[in-house]
Amino acid sequence: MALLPVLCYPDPRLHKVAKPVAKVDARIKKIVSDMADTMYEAPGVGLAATQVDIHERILVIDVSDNQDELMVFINPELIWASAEVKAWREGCLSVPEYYDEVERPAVVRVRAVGLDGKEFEVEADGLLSVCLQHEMDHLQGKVFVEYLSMLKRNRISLRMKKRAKELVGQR
Ligand code: K1U
Ligand code: ZN
Repeated sequence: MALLPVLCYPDPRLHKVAKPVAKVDARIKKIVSDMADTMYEAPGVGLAATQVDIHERILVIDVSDNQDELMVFINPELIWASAEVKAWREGCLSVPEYYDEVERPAVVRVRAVGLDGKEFEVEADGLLSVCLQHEMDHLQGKVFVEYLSMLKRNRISLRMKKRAKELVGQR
């Protein structure tokens, strides 16, 4: 088991745009395995490679009740989004202990490549839809707090910087 350090907002590396994966080889499989370990340990229901400072289009998600249904999305693409929108209280491992409501399309259809190197499509609603959109934003360098007001974002940045200093002080 290998745990990867998760970047915390407002780290500028969270704003890098991830590059497509050319081939699902042993290196990519090791990244996926380490990302899954990191997500389950956190715990979280999703993780984008950007959050662990790997700027390639890779996501892991597990929204199952028992956290035993890992989904891997390589080179995910949004191919359809519903006109209907829904607000959801989101969290992020890169913005610890902060949750806020974001409105997004209620249903999405995503095309991606799996660990077997084969293309697949999934239509998602509920938490899977929210999570897919949240994680695909990470790959574009966007963190969910960017949907919030500038006032909230500034407060969150200060809070995260204070938290990081306190954690260093505890070492
Ligand atoms: O940092 C991330 O991108 C992961 C994030 C995914 C997410 C959750 C909820 C709405 C949108 C996106 C998280 O996993 S935050 C932690 C969390 O929500 C959770 C943790 C354990 C059990 C259930 C939920
Ligand atoms: Zn996140």
